[in-house]
Amino acid sequence: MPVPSRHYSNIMEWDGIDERTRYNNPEMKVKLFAVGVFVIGILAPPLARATLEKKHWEINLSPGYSLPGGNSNKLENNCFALGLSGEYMWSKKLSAGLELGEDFRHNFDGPLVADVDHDGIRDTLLAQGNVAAKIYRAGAFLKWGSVTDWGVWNTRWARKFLIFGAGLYHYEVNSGELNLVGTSSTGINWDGRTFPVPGESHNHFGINVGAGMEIEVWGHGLVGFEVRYHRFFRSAPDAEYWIPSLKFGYSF
Ligand SMILES: [Ca+2]
Repeated sequence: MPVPSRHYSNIMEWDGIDERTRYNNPEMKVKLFAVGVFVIGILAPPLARATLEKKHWEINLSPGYSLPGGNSNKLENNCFALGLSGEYMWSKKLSAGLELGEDFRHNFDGPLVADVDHDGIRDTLLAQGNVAAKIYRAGAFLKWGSVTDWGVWNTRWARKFLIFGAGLYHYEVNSGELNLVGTSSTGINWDGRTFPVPGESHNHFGINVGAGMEIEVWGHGLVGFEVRYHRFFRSAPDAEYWIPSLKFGYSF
């Protein structure tokens, strides 16, 4: 035979375990609060470490695209670039590292500024041929930024940063020929003529600055994006390149 619920309530009251009475009891509230503080005290330090201490090493691979910039360089075309870096992040704001990079092939196809007829006056002619510039970079960098917890997965983080670097730039051009279009300062029409380009390579000191961000996507994995402006100094007008790149990193 079903027993009315009212009946149960009465039985519990008889046993002295009325739930409302138990949790309305001031002494019981104090005990629950103490237990809560104890549990938070046990769990909070590891959680805080997981979310706030971000000291780590990173190894990054950065595929990008190198765009020659500045008025002095419309001859070289854009090309694929690749970077490899290692860095150490020792505080929430600062990290530093070393990096290597390469611009694979800036094809010469555009206005060539050179004294092609040797009269001492620089000429501007359209040029196209089997000549390209390749650049190797090696340097050190400092990154300054801010780390936040990503929030969604609690222990994941994101970092916005500014980056400053300096190093050596090895610039080399293969030997080849350029087909020219246009008239030079002595009145020679170069349409259909070729201009021999001797191969050359030089090392230059340069600097770079940029900005970007990175996000931890799993315990040891980062993805990011940055844009960097590179400039290296030489007797010809300084060479300038803008390199936007993706970043795939491993942290440990
Ligand atoms: Ca000339």
